[in-house]
Amino acid sequence: MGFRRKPMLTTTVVPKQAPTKSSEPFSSSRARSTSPPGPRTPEKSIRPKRARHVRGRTDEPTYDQEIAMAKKTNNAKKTNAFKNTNDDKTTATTGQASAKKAAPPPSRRRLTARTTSTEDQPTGGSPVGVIATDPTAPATGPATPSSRVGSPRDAAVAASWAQSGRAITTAQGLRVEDTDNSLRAGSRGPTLLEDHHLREKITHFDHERIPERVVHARGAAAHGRFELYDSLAEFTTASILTDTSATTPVFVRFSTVAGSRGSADTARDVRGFAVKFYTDEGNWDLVGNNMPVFFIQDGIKFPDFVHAVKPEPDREIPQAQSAHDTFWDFVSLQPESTHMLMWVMSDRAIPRSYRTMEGFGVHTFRLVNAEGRSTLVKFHWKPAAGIHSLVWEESQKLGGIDPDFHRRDLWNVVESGGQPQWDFGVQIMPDTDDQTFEGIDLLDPTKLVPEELCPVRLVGRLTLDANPANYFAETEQVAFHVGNLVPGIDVTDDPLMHARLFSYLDTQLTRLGGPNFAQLPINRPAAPVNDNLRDGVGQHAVHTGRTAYSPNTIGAGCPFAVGDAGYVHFAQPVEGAKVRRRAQSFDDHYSQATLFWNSLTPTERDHEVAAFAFELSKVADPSIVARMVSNLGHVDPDLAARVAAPLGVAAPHPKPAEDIGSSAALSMAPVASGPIGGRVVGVLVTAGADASGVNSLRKALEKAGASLHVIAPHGGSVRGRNRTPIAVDATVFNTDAVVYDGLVVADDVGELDPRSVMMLQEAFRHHKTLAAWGTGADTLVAAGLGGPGVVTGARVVRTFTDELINALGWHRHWDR
Ligand code: HDE
Repeated sequence: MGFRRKPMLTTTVVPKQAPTKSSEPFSSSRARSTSPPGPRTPEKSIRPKRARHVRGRTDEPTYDQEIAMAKKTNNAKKTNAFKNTNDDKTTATTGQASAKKAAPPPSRRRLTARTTSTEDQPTGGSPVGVIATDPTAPATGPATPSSRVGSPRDAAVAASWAQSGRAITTAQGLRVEDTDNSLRAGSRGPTLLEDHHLREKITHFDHERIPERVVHARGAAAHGRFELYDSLAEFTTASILTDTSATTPVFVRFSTVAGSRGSADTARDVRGFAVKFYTDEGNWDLVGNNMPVFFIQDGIKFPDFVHAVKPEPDREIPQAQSAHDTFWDFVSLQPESTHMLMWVMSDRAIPRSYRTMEGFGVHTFRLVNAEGRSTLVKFHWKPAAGIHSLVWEESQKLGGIDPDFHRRDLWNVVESGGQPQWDFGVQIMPDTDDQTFEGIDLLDPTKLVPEELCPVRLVGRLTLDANPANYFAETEQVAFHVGNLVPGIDVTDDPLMHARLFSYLDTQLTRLGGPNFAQLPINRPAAPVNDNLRDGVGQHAVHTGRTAYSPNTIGAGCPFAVGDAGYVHFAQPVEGAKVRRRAQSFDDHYSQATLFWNSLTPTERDHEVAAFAFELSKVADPSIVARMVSNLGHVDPDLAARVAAPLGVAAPHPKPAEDIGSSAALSMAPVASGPIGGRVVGVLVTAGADASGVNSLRKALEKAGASLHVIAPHGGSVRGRNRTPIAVDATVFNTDAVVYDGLVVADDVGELDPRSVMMLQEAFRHHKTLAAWGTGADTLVAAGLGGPGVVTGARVVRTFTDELINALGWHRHWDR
């Protein structure tokens, strides 16, 4: 069998010919493609015979025409390339400012476009040569309005080298002639392997996704700042907690736990509340949740817990939901989960916004002062916007209507300059031999310390002031780690925390592809780095010098360890037999669950009961339901009986936990009307509605930090009273009551269509504020909507808007 040479399509269609210096000063590739055509044989062999009969393609150019077109195109490109070269010279020598001046005048732009004949137009792409007008001009687009200047993060998150100039290039910086057409042997022939641009583009695309987080995959984040207003120097040396003059940049990521990256924001779940402080002593990560306790006491059970709550492995159902057999099977067998279940079945698990959530460090941490004295501490975040939630029906509907509800809310508020804020607080407790406080084991992460026993001292303020410039680079690639600590802040022996101290570093290796993830812009510390860590996948630093070890003399001893001036672990004495056992003090699984139940208002209790009943109604195995209801009997017999009734199971009669009173801070019910910043109010209008009233309403709401969306029967604008146009934000057929915090009916709307009336009724059913002025009030009356939280007035005047803002500040009106 003889060797058969395959036709070399790339070289035989247009044979290679070396350029001559005089005729081709630009590039060899261009020279090649302008060479005379070669033999036609291979072209014949690759062109399917029936091609000419394909519908719509009878105008297919002949081979000779193609070659002629290619020649023309390349001649045009040569002209443009020459222009580019000249422009480049100008901009390269005169810099950014003069780059703009160097842009060709309009006449030259036209010339450039004209040079490209219509035959030269690549199919479906931009005309060849258009970018030639000024490919080196700086800036790829306007700066994000919220981008900040001057903080240590700015350099890290700037697009910098990856987006300079205006011409599209390959990753190697090579300018690309055409990114819409792959290189083909003839315009209808096969694509050529030689197309390095196509291969680079597709290969990069193929690898765009990285493994999502095992938990907390769905998240949203923002940049911000932390300012301390009350020094804790008595307890710690950490500059972040002692220097009241400093402003420390932060990056905060909120997340759900169970769902995958594309899941809905409003699922019933715990929310992550992770804060990276870029301090002058290194990064400190406070990786907390919006609930102060956790499901398990020992980190070794975390994989079991997560496997139980995630979609069931045989059917990959359900997504982002705990309402299924495996979750309730596991937690009903783990009485230590009961306290956390009370939180997860409460309205805390369906927040209105990330901005209206509390945050907790969960574990007990340790502060160490200049004398080396240790105190125990729990960290808190208290939202300036108040603690508010959705109602369950809203949360379910939003999963379909706006799965990005929380992400959108955070983005919009930050983008509009809303600056969400939290106060940072500490509960400081003595570090005693048994590390308990008022009988509560501080190492048990299923326990909280009631604020009545140890008040939260507010010492600092977190402000979010800028959206990420790029979701993937920042929100996705940020890598938190409980072990990222600074001098003066240390860990305790909480067995949940210890597993975390291993897990976070480990998980980033897979997620971010290697050991150099700390070099990613969003993870880089603001403090100087000088380590002996070298090489590895994705090494961005170009280390110099001969020494990457310590001690050394060749590198003048640098970098050297600084002893006490560095991070010194607290010298906690350790002793004991090696056992797989928990302390007896971890055994009480119910008393704080009872405390939580005791602390809820009647409405909150109704929601708690409804949530347990809903979730357990989705469990197919009756023995799991019975076991869980029986566990609830240990929390409170009334709770258990109320959950049992709608499920149709018998109420248990176990001995309930000891009554340990209540704690006001565990309830979310507001005691006064609060701020309404970030709230979204909808106003229903039709043609002829009071346009000036809409304007006054908008002004009043915006002054209070809220926004007004005009909802009308159609898009564009409607003609209001006196033919004044009112711009429409949403139509009755593309929006829903669940996306608004309150609804208002404008004067002179006439008869509203049934959809609008249904929106009003739904908002009313969800206990939201309703309002109307003028004849709009008749619409509310006709729909039977009145009572607390329904505000009416003759016109949009101060008394009306004040009353409306006050009603919105209560968030819900449970008393109607
Ligand atoms: Fe996490 N957790 N966790 N966790 N956790 C992760 O780290 C883990 C726990 C928390 O926005 C993972 O980078 C173990 C408690 C937040 O990027 C992973 C245990 C609390 C975030 C991990 C816990 C948290 C994570 C997944 C039991 C509240 C999101 C991807 C010992 C105090 C951070 C990643 C972000 C993320 C492990 C329990 C909070 C796998 C082993 C308790 C807010 O490392």
